[in-house]
Amino acid sequence: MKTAIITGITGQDAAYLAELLLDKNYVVYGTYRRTSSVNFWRIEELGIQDNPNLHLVEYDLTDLGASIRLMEMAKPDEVYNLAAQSFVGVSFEQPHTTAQITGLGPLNLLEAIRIVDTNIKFYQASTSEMFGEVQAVPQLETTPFYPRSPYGVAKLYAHWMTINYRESYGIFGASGILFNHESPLRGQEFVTRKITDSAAKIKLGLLDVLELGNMDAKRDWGFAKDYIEGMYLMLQADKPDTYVLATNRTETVRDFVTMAFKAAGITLRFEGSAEAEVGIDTDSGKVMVKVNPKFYRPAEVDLLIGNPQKAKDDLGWEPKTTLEQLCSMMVEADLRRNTEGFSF
Ligand code: NDP
Ligand code: GDR
Repeated sequence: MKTAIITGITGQDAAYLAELLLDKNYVVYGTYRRTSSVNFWRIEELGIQDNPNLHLVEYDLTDLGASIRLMEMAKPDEVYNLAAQSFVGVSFEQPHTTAQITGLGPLNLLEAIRIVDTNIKFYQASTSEMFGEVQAVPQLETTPFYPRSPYGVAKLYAHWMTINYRESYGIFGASGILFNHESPLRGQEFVTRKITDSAAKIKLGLLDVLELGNMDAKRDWGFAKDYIEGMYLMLQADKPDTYVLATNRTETVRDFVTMAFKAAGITLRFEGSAEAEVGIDTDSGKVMVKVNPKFYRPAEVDLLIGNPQKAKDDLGWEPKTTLEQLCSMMVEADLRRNTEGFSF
């Protein structure tokens, strides 16, 4: 029986990864941080919260001593570091906090592994946000980095520290450069879930208008559950390495809005441009989507599209879910939740 630590168990990816590892008969230590109202809705929705092999541990990534004690207590074979201040927009308002958690936090885990047991395998949740300003299309492991947010900069530090600990101390440190991945468990502050939840609410008469920022941004969106498999495979490989996980398809935010409203039974047409752009219901003529510049970012990542060929060749990893399937799955879940009065 293997043992794994997953940091950030209250988040999207950790919930799916815990489900996968429990299915594989792992003992899982899932960490959450102390807040006045901890919320386990994701692991509850997956029905794994009472699994006897899942242990929930209070832990904060910014605490080195706690990181060392966590390793000593759990004696893991594998550590998946999924915890982060992960919202790009917030990172502009809280750059210091983001640096402490998202940048230096992973260093605490690497140091703890270096001190406690260098045989522990480590997965770092790196990101396509490290590519930032477009240097090449599509982006792959050798594409130069040019982060465009405090979040991207912090993640780049953690990415290089993972490689540095791999090269300096022989630690099995894998870095997964994952492009955007979404699911019905996605947080509502991220654009896809904001859109699917709002489309559901508008369809049910619970909301009038969805307000968005930059609808021209292009993203390579995949299904989180597919990407979790890739994380697992990276730690089962013969040697630690860096891998891009992506779908190799990119769409604008506007395209995703159109797709989500269609899945909710509403056909939209867009009029106007920039701050004056609106999405209109072709049946009723009502404005259902409009731009609000308050959601613009000080610096934007315009185009992300990844090439996952290396992960396919080395790990046999491939995304299985199309964007249309993903979008429908999210809209269906949000229609159901809003009908039942679910609010997360
Ligand atoms: P979420 O935002 O859903 O989850 C982040 C988790 O980190 C939450 O459980 C959060 O806890 C926890 N956390 C935040 N701060 C701390 C801290 N100081 N100490 C301990 N835990 C903390 O992220 P996702 O599941 O979407 O992403 C998982 C990881 O992958 C993140 O590192 C993200 O940056 C990265 N990533 C995500 C991508 C995506 O498209 N989803 C793409 C590429 C990388 P709390 O609930 O208390 O806030
Ligand atoms: P991203 O995801 O920044 O790519 O980071 P997000 O969904 O927040 O934004 C995607 C794009 O949509 C544009 N946008 C809006 N975004 C939000 N959140 N809200 C809006 O109202 C809105 N309107 C337009 C954004 O400007 C952006 O261009 C996600 C996170 O999961 C990171 O942790 C992860 O590393 C990357 O994906 C890969």
